[in-house]
Amino acid sequence: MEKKMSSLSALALLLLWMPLAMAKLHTHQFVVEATPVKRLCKTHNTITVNGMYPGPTLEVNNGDTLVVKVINRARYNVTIHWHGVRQMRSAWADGPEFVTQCPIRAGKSYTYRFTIQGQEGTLWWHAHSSWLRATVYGGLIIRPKQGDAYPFPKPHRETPLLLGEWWDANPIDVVREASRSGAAPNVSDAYTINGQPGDLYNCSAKHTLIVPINPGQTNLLRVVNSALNQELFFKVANHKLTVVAADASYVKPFSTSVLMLGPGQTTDVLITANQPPNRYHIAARAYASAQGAPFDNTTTTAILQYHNFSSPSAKPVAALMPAFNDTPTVTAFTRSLRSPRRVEVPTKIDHNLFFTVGLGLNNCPRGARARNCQGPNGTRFAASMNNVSFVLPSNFSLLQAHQQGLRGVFTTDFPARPPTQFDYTGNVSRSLWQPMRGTRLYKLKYGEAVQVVLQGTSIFTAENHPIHLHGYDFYIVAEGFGNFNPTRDTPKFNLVDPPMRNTASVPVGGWAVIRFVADNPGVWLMHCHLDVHITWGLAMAFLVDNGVGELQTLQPPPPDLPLC
Ligand SMILES: *[C@@H]1O[C@H](CO)[C@@H](O)[C@H](O)[C@H]1NC(C)=O
Ligand SMILES: *[C@@H]1O[C@H](CO)[C@@H](O)[C@H](O)[C@H]1NC(C)=O
Ligand SMILES: *[C@@H]1O[C@H](CO)[C@@H](O)[C@H](O)[C@H]1NC(C)=O
Ligand SMILES: *[C@@H]1O[C@H](CO)[C@@H](O)[C@H](O)[C@H]1NC(C)=O
Ligand SMILES: *[C@@H]1O[C@H](CO)[C@@H](O)[C@H](O)[C@H]1NC(C)=O
Ligand SMILES: *[C@@H]1O[C@H](CO)[C@@H](O)[C@H](O)[C@H]1NC(C)=O
Ligand SMILES: *[C@@H]1O[C@H](CO)[C@@H](O)[C@H](O)[C@H]1NC(C)=O
Ligand SMILES: *[C@@H]1O[C@H](CO)[C@@H](O)[C@H](O)[C@H]1NC(C)=O
Ligand SMILES: *[C@@H]1O[C@H](CO)[C@@H](O)[C@H](O)[C@H]1NC(C)=O
Ligand SMILES: [Cu+2]
Repeated sequence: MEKKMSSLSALALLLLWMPLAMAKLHTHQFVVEATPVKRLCKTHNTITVNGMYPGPTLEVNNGDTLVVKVINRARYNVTIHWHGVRQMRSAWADGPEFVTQCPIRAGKSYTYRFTIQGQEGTLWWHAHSSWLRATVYGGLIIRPKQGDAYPFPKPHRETPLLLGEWWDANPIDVVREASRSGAAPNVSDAYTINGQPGDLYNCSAKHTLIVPINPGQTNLLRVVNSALNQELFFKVANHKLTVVAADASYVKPFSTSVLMLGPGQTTDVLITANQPPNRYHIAARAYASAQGAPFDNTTTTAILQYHNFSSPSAKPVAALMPAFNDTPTVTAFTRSLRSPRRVEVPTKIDHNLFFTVGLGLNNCPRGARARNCQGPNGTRFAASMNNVSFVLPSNFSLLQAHQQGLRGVFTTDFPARPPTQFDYTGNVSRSLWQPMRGTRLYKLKYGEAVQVVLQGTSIFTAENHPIHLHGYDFYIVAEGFGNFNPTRDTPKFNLVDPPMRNTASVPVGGWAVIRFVADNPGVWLMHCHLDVHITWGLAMAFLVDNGVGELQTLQPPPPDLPLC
């Protein structure tokens, strides 16, 4: 009897100890530095991490801890954001500049420390300072805990595919020029897959990624939209894709021939080599929902190459892409995303919020120089949520100001609903187009349940906005077109198996409804992931208070936290 007891408690001890023993610590060093990179026939001194474009893709298991020392040897301020990582109690490691930290100045360093908790699939990391993320980004692959399996047959091979955007200019010059002029920034010159534009561009035959596959086998493609300003369609010629995860949450598998990803979003798909052995284009090009706005209409390609394919000289089989404005295809895709099974969606809502998201125009003050007023009809472009165009502080980060109780850096009066009600998606009176500036946060108590209706506006132009929330995953319980109507639309909410994401594509001229529980203390930015729109102010932040006890309290700031 005694022997049995002790072996039982030994087993219990072992079980307690095992998960700790299996979680790993990954330490990395990221040196941010200028590196010559040649694309589209020209060499640029490009800002990279460790001389790589794109930067390194990190591979971890759920439960692991990352310690990444970022050394800034570039001539710009920089920060790194771990896109989609929940950062439970570790908001200091989230990364958006002037939100959770001041920038790492040239010559300085900062070490990001955080643990992956309960997330599996594909995320990514990117610079969160000016437009540096154009070239400073990489993948973050999170596999199940060691010993756990995928909820789908183990693929033979896994390939991360990071879709990017390339300017034949310094991207920082592009955004600086736009900030000065008030006009829309120049569009990019190419899209890329893992940094390669592909064989449809000049001088790029060598810059084409080959993705090998063996006949009959099934591979996992981890697709990330790392582009700056463009939502993208993604296809593989003649092949069906089975979607198994999005934004590092599994989904109910479904088959499709086309994906749409907004910047920030990820989609994991299985692909089976069931076609004649050949070379097939993997292609991405714009989903451009804003009417009349200029966009980069080029197509990036990689090549899915079967082992032993028959005719090496023949051109790859082309992918037939949807039309640039094919919104019905986007709607069909986003509405196919479901959680794998019934999930616990918050139903007792403490904060029922309604946020308009969209563009605007600032009239130029009298006496302003014409060169600073090159937006439509002598204005400057703006963007806002609930008519507040978000302004970052410059003397303290929001999180630091919150933690130290400093006044004068921000206010907590972000409006719960638009200050004026109007026909959001109709012909909006010109008198409503100019937003006000502000650093206004919305305060939540620990554990409160939040619903946000994200309502697109047609001010200047309607557009599909990829809205990203830091520090949280949320359920997308509904989306639709036109103005959200609570009486008509609330009964249609999916409270059974809605998808969980960190970035919601708010339909062009429409709305999306998200729900989450404020269980992570800190200051969390919510913004459009089209960088041109965040540059114009399409952002706000939630301030989430501490709860009770250490496990509901923000950790103390790390000693090397950069100050302003
Ligand atoms: C933007 O495009 C215009 C017109 O092609 C060009 O003159 C200008 O130099 C570009 N700006 C940057 C920063 O590349
Ligand atoms: C590619 O090169 C050709 C010939 O030099 C030129 O006419 C064309 O404009 C170039 N295309 C792009 C996209 O640069
Ligand atoms: C490729 O062809 C060779 C020779 O015909 C054969 O031995 C091999 O199994 C083939 N490989 C695949 C993956 O089909
Ligand atoms: C892209 O735009 C250019 C100029 O605006 C146009 O000449 C070209 O036909 C367009 N290409 C596609 C594929 O639509
Ligand atoms: C600019 O002015 C023209 C002429 O007055 C007008 O037709 C157009 O709608 C205006 N555009 C904007 C964006 O205000
Ligand atoms: C920070 O800057 C803002 C805006 O310039 C100013 O109002 C505020 O007083 C400053 N806060 C502190 C604590 O210095
Ligand atoms: C929008 O309203 C303005 C004035 O309120 C009117 O001049 C304009 O013609 C309308 N545009 C459309 C497309 O209905
Ligand atoms: C936004 O605020 C400005 C300044 O108060 C006002 O002129 C404008 O009409 C407002 N627009 C909306 C959509 O509320
Ligand atoms: C870099 O960040 C500091 C605050 O930490 C700021 O004062 C400075 O203006 C920034 N430099 C540039 C070039 O943005
Ligand atoms: Cu946007």
